[in-house]
Amino acid sequence: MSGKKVLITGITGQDGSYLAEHLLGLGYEVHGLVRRVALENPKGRFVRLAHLLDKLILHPASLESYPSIFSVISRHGFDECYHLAAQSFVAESFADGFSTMNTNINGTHYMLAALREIRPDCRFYFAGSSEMFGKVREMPQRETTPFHPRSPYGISKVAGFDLTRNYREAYGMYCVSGMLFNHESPRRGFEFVTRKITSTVARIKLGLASELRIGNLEAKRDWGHAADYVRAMHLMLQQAEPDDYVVATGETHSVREFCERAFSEVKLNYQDYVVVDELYYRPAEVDLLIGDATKARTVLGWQPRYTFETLVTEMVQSDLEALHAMSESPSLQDTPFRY
Ligand code: NAP
Ligand code: G4F
Repeated sequence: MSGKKVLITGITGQDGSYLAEHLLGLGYEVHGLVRRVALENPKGRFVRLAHLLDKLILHPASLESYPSIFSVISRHGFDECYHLAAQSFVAESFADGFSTMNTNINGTHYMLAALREIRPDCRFYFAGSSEMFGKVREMPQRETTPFHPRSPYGISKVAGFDLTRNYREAYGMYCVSGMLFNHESPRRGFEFVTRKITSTVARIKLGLASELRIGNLEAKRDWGHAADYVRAMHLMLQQAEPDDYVVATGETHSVREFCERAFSEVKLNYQDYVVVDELYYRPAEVDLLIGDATKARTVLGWQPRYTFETLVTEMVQSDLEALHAMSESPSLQDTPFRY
């Protein structure tokens, strides 16, 4: 048992739930920073944590409020902090760049400043993203690849990366950034393309939907599994020296290939159901991402366990099972998936 105390921001999200599970398994005392609204609506907001709730210690705080973060950190002697909370949907960042910047940049700055003030020895992980590479300058992308973000979200993550590195260099704190490529799971939000595809495939298979309206089919992503990627986050905080790491599978697939694979999982042809809709195109696109995780593999000893195929299979099967379980519910017929 580690006996260490850890704080996770964004614990209600996809990665937060897998990381909490992983750290509980390692014997950590796991604390989560959550929004007040989450505590007021536990059924809705804690859906990914339902099986863990009795093992977690949750604190209401707002990423927009330095005093609320300061208060939580000052009451507990955290050994590690994983800062995952963010407005994480790229398309939304085009719609409301101001709130994305505010949450993602100031939220990260508040976390770092509060830790420096109260608990400078606490190790800090920042959730950086392959979106920082954006209009990619080399292939595959690695730790030394220059950034060229293509969205307010990507810009906010470059700022968070720079803040994290600056706290490391200026104040000698153990602060690292994971440069994580897309990672998915049955707990992925419905607005992201993979879960939009697998949830709609399940609905089509059960006769609850007749088409999948989607944007750019040619965009390519390096898709891994969130359960694999949270192990890398933890390993990054266990090293002798703080450093930044790319985490990726090294394989890239198009949105079209993801559709093809997900529909074939239920013996359907994607071409019969997919409708391209310009509504889902972005003002600026990241066309192709493929990561080189050699450093994470060699220094951290990290290895992914899932493949692209096992990831898609798990997501489709999980969405089918969930729909079967809910199939008696009349409200299911009206569930909108208009992301
Ligand atoms: P997610 O499922 O969207 O979860 C985001 C989390 O942030 C949720 O817990 C959410 O809380 C919280 N949050 C959002 N706005 C907040 C605010 N204003 N105040 C407090 N909390 C707020 O994201 P994820 O996929 O787990 O990703 C985790 C982190 O990794 C994010 O920073 C994301 O940008 C980054 N990242 C993700 C990927 C990926 O492919 N998944 C790749 C690279 C980097 P509520 O539940 O209350 O909304
Ligand atoms: O699933 P997406 O929305 O993920 P995106 O934009 O790559 O961002 C995710 O991964 C990042 C890591 O690189 C994270 F930092 C970020 O927080 C998030 O987790 O879109 C993937 C691709 C895009 O090229 C998008 O244009 O799919 C394309 N796409 C095509 N049709 C669509 C759709 N995306 C969405 N969400 N919905 C569509 O209908």
